Amino acid sequence: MTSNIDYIDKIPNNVDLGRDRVLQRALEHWQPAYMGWWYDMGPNESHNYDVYLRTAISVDPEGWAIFDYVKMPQYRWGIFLAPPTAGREVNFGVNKGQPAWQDVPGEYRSMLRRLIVTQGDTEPASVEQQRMLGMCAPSLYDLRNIYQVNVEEGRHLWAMVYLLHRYFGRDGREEAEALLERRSGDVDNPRILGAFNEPTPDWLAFYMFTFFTDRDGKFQLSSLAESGFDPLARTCRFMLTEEAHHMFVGETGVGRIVQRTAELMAEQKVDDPDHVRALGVIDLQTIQRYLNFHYSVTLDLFGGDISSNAASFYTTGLKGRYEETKIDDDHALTDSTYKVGTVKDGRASDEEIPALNALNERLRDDYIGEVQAGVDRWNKIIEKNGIPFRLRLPHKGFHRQIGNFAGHHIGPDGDVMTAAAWKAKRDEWMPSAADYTFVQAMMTGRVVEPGKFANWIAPPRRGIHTQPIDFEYVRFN
Ligand code: BYC
Repeated sequence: MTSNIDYIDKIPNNVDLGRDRVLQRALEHWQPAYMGWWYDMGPNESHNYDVYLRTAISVDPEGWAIFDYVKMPQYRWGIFLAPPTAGREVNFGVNKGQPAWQDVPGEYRSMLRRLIVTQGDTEPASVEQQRMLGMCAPSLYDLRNIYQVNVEEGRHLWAMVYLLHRYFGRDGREEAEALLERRSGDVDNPRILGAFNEPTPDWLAFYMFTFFTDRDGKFQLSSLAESGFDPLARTCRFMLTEEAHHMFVGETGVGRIVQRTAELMAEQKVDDPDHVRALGVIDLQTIQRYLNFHYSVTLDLFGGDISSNAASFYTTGLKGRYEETKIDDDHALTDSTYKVGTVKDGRASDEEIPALNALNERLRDDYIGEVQAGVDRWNKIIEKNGIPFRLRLPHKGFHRQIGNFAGHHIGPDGDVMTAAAWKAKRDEWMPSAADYTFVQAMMTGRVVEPGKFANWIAPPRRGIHTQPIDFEYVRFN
């Protein structure tokens, strides 16, 4: 009895875990497997470091987290749901107006499980993708940030595993095990979605990933936070609190790389990419190619432009639109249409389709709006340094593997091309093997002196929480 209570203390939660013995046993069984996964696939060689981390301790928006040194394997991964909203209803689809479900509606069980598994699968995948990057961190500040992102992705996995265990019985437990068995990039047992099987080989890729791909996380979690299945909605609402920092890491990370490059270009009066590289920084053209890659693989994560799955998720009330309850319409979408991109007569164009089938595209468009604003902020940094170059988002159809544009060869300006013509331009548009070699050569070894930064990145404007930039964010022991 006592040891059980101790054990529960090890899983911080606000779901009354101690009162549900079956769930408690299921999570007790899963937890060592999770720790095994963390030791194998979590950040390389990091287990004994003391890291200045944020840990969630409450769901109160005021003071929900504490900051302190933690050894990552001792991070208090827990289960947090945002507080319930009294009288909450299903807010869209055919079940609109019913009380929000506190249990899984039988007829939607497999659809809901699939959504939760797909969401859950991305969390450990990203940790696997990033596991070697600590070895070449540009500063202690950045090293701490990647570790923060990693432990929180671990917690987000816990969040989905809680739902699987609590609401899906035996098959939920099997899915939870499988989440620890798939591996990013593994040919035999890969992660579910494309972008989560791509390598994240260097810090520019990491920052692009946290800017672009974590933001898909934001938009998907926001849609799931609208779910009529209340436990999923509440889980996602709290996950979004943590997600904001990941996108901050991405936006400021790319921004600091851009800033360092632009500053040196202005100071040394160079603009030829080879000359810029000779200064030991990443040329803006290479940054653009990374942007093209990460943007396009992330657009694919939103799924097909025309999706009957998305229509079913919506109609049933399981997955809403971004900020569903703030939208002023019938929340049924049976009579409206929406424009999706397509290729017609050899040209990229739009077609109107029933709005219900276009929900992936609509969410993708919401996402693109936010991404564009971030790119504009990076361009301000370049402009401030008097450099005429501007970063830009390629056409929506560029380098797509999923949806209407898949199978076509579309350039960054939206030109539909032959495969051969596209291939001839590929290395102008996407990072080449030589680009990766160049970037990685710059990132050998990590910078461990507090307050020092690698040459290719500008320091941040301020430190973490209330600490100075030269704080010892990681102690290696
Ligand atoms: N790669 O009907 P369709 C995050 C599959 S990121 C491979 O268009 P649907 C995070 C699809 O599964 C957010 N396969 O798809 C970020 C389907 O397969 P089946 C993750 C793909 O279902 C950074 C078939 O193609 N959360 O949190 O409408 C770090 C037909 O597709 C892909 C979610 O995604 C792809 N890119 O939409 C850490 C939310 N796209 O059934 C974390 C949950 C599609 O024919 N998931 N397919 O075998 C969903 O809402 C939907 O599953 C999707 C796909 C939006 C992903």
